[in-house]
Amino acid sequence: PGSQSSLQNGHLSPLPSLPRQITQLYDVGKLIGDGNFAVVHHCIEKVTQKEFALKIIDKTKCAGKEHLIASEVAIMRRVKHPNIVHLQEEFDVDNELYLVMELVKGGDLFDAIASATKYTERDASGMVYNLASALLYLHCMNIVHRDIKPENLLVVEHEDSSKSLKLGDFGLAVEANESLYVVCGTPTYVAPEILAETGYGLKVDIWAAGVITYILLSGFPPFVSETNDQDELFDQILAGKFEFTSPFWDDISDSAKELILNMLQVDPRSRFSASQVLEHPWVAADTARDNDMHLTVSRKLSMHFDHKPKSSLQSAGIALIASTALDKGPNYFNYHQQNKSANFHT
Ligand code: 3AM
Repeated sequence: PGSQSSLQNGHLSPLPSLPRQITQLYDVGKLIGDGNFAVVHHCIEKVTQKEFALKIIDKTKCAGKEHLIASEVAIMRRVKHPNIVHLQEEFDVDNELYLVMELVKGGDLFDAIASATKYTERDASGMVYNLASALLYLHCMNIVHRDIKPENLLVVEHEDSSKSLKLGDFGLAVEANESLYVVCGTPTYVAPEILAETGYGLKVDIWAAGVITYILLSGFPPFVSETNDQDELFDQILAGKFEFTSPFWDDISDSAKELILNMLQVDPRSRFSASQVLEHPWVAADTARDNDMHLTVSRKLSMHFDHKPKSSLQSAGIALIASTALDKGPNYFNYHQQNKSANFHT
């Protein structure tokens, strides 16, 4: 393996030395993201000149978490859906695992809102439709993602300038054949039954999608501790205590609020399933409003999330996991096509 360099923002940065299996097939280029366990590089398949994202996971840095990497790859291999990042192929060489993935160029969900010129309830409804479509597909296969959050939702820009979402990063995904107990995820999006340690399943993804829906319409999360106290945050989540704060929610349709209330039910049995989300009028029919809320939502988003504690682990696409409690660190931690277009415009 030879040492190479890539140009990034005008600076040369060293490329990892790569095995011949990779360099024979792909030209590996600039770094897209990095962290403690993994880096993501841009790459081009030599024969087709098609672009891909190459995720390189350093297995030596994942001691004790090998089962999660194995689960991530096994699940990515099985899934094929328009709203999920596709795994092209993988190479397991010595201490590294190389995942050649579909390249998604539009940044994450928040980037798409920030860079939009207009942003309406209808756009948000399209995003929720894409997310719920991916979740319905996974849940039909009994796969729980466990780390649904905006950073894991990548934006595809289509030729007609419409956009759609793809769920990436399956670092915490597992099969939910029986109740799960491992406390993991990201505090803002974690479901009450995970914190209660009473056993959980697929519905934790709907809770996280409910939190995202709330954020998409307001720019701020439903559960926050003003004093940055994680215990206070978790108490609010356990009680399911949130409000549609005035004046920010005054102009949002009642239909959207009703959907969110159903997605943020503390009791998972009363919480909507992915198919109920897809069938809800705000998602399935045209009840979402068309008034522009770009300025208010993007301003709030930058206030609440610009300084998000994004650890290097998270930015490498590796979610943190703890076997006991979330409070040990800052961040412990059939394809259903409806009449509606799967894309949204921003
Ligand atoms: O560090 P940021 O958030 O800018 O969006 C992912 C993240 O970017 C990006 O790589 C970084 C580390 O995970 N990423 C992950 N998978 C990707 C893919 N398939 C991707 N970017 C494009 N296509």
